[in-house]
Amino acid sequence: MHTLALFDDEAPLPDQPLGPQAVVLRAFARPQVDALLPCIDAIAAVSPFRRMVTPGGFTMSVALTNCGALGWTTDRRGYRYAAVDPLTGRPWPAMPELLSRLAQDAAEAAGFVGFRPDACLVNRYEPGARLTLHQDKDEQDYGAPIVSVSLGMAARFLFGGLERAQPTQKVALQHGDVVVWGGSDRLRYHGVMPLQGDAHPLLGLQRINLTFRQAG
Ligand code: MD3
Ligand code: FE
Repeated sequence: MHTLALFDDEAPLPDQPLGPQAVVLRAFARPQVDALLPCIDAIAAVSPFRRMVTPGGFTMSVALTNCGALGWTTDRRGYRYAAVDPLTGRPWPAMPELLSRLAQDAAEAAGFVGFRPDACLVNRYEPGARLTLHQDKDEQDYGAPIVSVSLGMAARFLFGGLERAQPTQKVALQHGDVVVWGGSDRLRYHGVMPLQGDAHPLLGLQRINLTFRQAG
């Protein structure tokens, strides 16, 4: 368990295991949140949020951008990581030290030492936006964990098995929660239910998710 308490008079929040090597670190990113939001604005000022088209020809409901050496993209030709933002024709903005540090610290708190993310996908959900059940299979090496930071409105996250048809657990992810997945849980199916609910005090009617990966 990590020992962050939201207030001095509150007990620390227990970590919540989702699988043998997947864990929710409740509120782990809270101390950094005020510093994270300007980082996200700076990233979006260079590489704006945009909705991309899948190989199947659908426009995603989630808008995205990236920072780091590699960024995740999709178009009619497929899903891939690329060093250049297809919208600007320029490299993705560098990954701010604060983000990289946070991802490394979270991985370590979950038992994964030596995590060095080279890609940070920034997903933006507005009400109704969702991510259908999928596996993350576009990375070179499935040995590295994935770290995900949730900000803004709460999401209902779906965590399934290694096959699409297996049952899913629903987990509520709140502002500041961090999830780390690796090892035997790395290729689990997962998704996000359509965003709904009230506006968040800091972020309004949106949820932002940062997903850190060793992609290259
Ligand atoms: C479970 N994004 O962009 S990462 C994605 O809330 C994506 O936007 C989520 O899934 C979001 O691909 C947060 C969640 C995640 C990532 C990797 C996993 C869950 C995982 C690997 C195995 C199991
Ligand atoms: Fe995913």
